[in-house]
This record gives sequence, C-alpha cells and structure tokens, in this order.
Amino acid sequence: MSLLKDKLAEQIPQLRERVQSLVKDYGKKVVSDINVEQMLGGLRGVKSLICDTSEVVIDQGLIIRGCPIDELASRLPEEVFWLLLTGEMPNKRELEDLQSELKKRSKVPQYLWSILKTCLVKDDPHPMTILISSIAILERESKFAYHYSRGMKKEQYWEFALEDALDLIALLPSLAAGIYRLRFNKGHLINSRLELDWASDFAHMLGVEGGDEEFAKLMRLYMVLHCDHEGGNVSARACHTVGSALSDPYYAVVAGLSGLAGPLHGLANQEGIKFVLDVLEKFHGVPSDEDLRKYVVDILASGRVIPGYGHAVLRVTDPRFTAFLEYGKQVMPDDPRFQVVEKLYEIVPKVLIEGGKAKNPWPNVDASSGALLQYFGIVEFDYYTLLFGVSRALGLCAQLVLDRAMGFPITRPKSVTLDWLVRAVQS
Ligand code: CMX
Repeated sequence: MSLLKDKLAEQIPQLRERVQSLVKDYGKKVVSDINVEQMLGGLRGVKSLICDTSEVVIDQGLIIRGCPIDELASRLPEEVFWLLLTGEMPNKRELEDLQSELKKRSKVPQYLWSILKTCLVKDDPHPMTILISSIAILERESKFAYHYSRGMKKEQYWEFALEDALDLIALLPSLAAGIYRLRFNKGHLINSRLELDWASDFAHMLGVEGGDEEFAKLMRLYMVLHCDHEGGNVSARACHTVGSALSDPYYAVVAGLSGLAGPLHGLANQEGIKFVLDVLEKFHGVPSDEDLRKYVVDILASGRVIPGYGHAVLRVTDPRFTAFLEYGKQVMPDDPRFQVVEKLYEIVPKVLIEGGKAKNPWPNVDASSGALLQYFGIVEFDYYTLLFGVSRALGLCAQLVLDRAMGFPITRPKSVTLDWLVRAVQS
C-alpha cells in the first residue's frame, strides 16, 4: 500500500461519518435556493455541490485546502495532488513515496502507441481529441471497472478510484509528450528519466529545443496553477456526474476533458494566444495603446469575446494570471508577445467595463499562459488546452476519489419544463 493510500485510509472513515451524520441530523434543512435567472443562466452561484479539494473565492481566486494558489506556485504538482486529496502537504518521505509510485505506473502500453501511430494522429485531429480518445482506449486498464465487475464493496470504491487515478496521472506526461511529438512531427518519442519529478520529466519528454531547467520550472508552475478550480466548472461537473454513475475514472476524466475542450473553458488558452498573435500580425508589432484599444472595441462590437477575460465566479484579476505575469516579467520582459499581454491587461478591463456587459472584466488564467509557452518553443497553440488538461486531471482525479470516499450516490437533479416554470412564477 502506498503512503498516500495509508493516509486516505486513515482519514476516510471520519469523512464518511461526517457526511452520514449531516444527512441524518440535517437532511431536510434548506441551505440554498434558486431563482429564475439562475435556472435559465447556467445555475450561476447556486450552491448545490460538495467539493473539498478547492474553492474559488470571488475576490481572492483559487484556494486549495486553505492555501491561496499563489502560495503554492513554487510547489511540485505531486505535492499539490497530495494536498488536494488529503488537505495536508506531504512530508519528504510521503512525497518520495508518491513520486516512486507514479514512476512505477508511468509506462504507456505499447498497443496505445501503435493505435496512435497508425490512425489517431492521421488527418491532424486536435490534440485534445487524441488525448481524450487515448484515455478512452486505456479504459480497458481500469482497476475500478475490473473490481466492480467482480463484486467490489462500496467501501472499497475509493481505493480502486485511487488506483486508476494514480495510473492515469502517472502516464499522462509520457502520453501527452508522445502526442506532441507524433502530432507535430517532432521525431522519435523521448524516454522518461527516473530521477526527474513529474512535471520536469514531462518537460524533458516534450523535447523542445533548448528545453532546460527554466522550461521545467515553467511546466511545474503551469501544472500547479491549472490543477483544480473547485467543483462547479464544466469539466469538474461533467467528471463528477459521469463518475457518479460508477463509470470508472477513465470514462469520467474523458467527460471532464471533453468539457475543458470548449472555447469558453480550457480552449480559451489557445484562443488567448491566437488573439495576441493576431494583434502582432495586424499591427506588424506591438501596437500603440490607442490602436489596441480600438481593435478591442471593434472585436467586441462584432459580437466576439475577448479570450482570457471574464469569469463565471471571479470578480478580480485571477491570481493565476498574476503568477504567470510575474514569471513572464522575469524571463521575457522584452518579448513582443509578452508586451501585448501586458498592454491587453491595461486596456481590455477598461473596455469591458465601458461595454457594461461582462460581470468580470479582469483576466483569467488563459490570458497569459500562451505567451510563456510560445517563448519556450511550444509554438503549436493547438496543444495548449491539452497541457491544461494534463494539469486539470490532478484535480478531476482527486475529486473523483473523494466523491467515492464520501459515498455520493448517482447524480440526478430534477428537470422541469419551461411551462412548469411559467406556472411556478405565476402561482
Ligand atoms: N469578452 C466579451 N464579452 C464577454 C466577456 C469577454 N471576455 N466575458 C463576458 N462577456 C459577455 C458575455 O458573453 C455575456 O454576453 P451576453 O449577455 O451577450 O451573452 C455577458 O458579458 C455576461 O457574461 P458574464 O456573466 O460576465 O460571463 P459568464 O459567466 O456568462 O461567462 C466566461 C464566463 C468565462 C465564459 C466569459 O467571461 C467568457 O466568454 N470569457 C472569454 C472566454 C474565456 O476566457 N474563458 C476561460 C474561462 C476560464 C476557464 O474556464 O478556463
């Protein structure tokens, strides 16, 4: 048994007891309600889900188990995964145990490489399509599904969800790096190096020209900043819902990543950098403030959104954006792509405020990450959402394990018809 599993085995009975006694003692107490605008507006702000891994505080941003995300920026993603699951930071021995557990499970089966090489990377599918299809193909490896079909007890669900979570997280760096190299004709696949941490190994296997310690540092930061964003966003909600049917974590993560692939969610990071590159192309370099302002106003007037700006929950600059911005100031202050990112930060919020529609005019994580990736040689922006997905898998998997630990039943809210709603408001 891994130390992570030991730790969870110690914590879970108490967690389950808390859930059960809440239902028993307060089962019928009303704690949240919903108005018509929320019902017709994407359930914005409706408190109807439990997610212990993290919360997004409207004026602070992402808080993971009590730690603001900026305080975790120099941590390893593996440490943050432990934190997401247990609410504690691992000590040295626990971290090393988790790292060796991940290394043991990191080999991508040969059959998947054969499928990828012979059919999945043909005809230039989006890298997210390849990642999602690959995880669906790997579903045959699910220990959760295997043990479920052999009569696993409900108390054991979390254990096999954790097994699948560790397997998936372990092989994501090799798989994702392999997809990059195959899809963008980068040559042979690069073998994992035993001595490297999870994100540094990923950076190494991507094999970008001049990939060095600074690029590994960016990947560690990138993987930490994107790892989780509480339970109500599209990818987390989709993953939770599918997992609640006891579809195994492979299926559930596929559902989550499919949500992340939408342009209003994770795909906004590729849209964000496209936006920056379009600006540079149109103005043959970094435009003046006035030209850029006019450009942004025109985009809004044409009915398009400014990618990387706005948020369904946040009402301040996303601290993850700030963490990337600070990093960019250190490594690429004179790069035109970074300068456009900085100028947009000056201009877009003012324009969105004047427009009066967007509830949050401030940048989210997707406004700054692309410029950094470009600088380090990952210029294929189709790949950016996949990077987001590798990181977000940490949060999706942690949430799934805790869902099973808390013994949540299948999700089944009640839908009503529009006629029902009309009658309800008129009664
Ligand atoms: N540019 C232009 N218009 C925007 C806008 C933006 N960046 N953000 C919001 N608006 C508009 C909305 O389109 C909406 O217009 P309509 O009333 O005409 O439909 C109006 O402002 C109100 O929207 P909102 O309540 O402020 O925002 P939502 O909660 O509905 O949506 C989000 C949030 C993120 C989808 C939206 O801000 C957006 O589309 N942003 C651009 C895409 C983006 O960066 N997505 C990444 C989010 C982070 C992530 O999940 O990865």
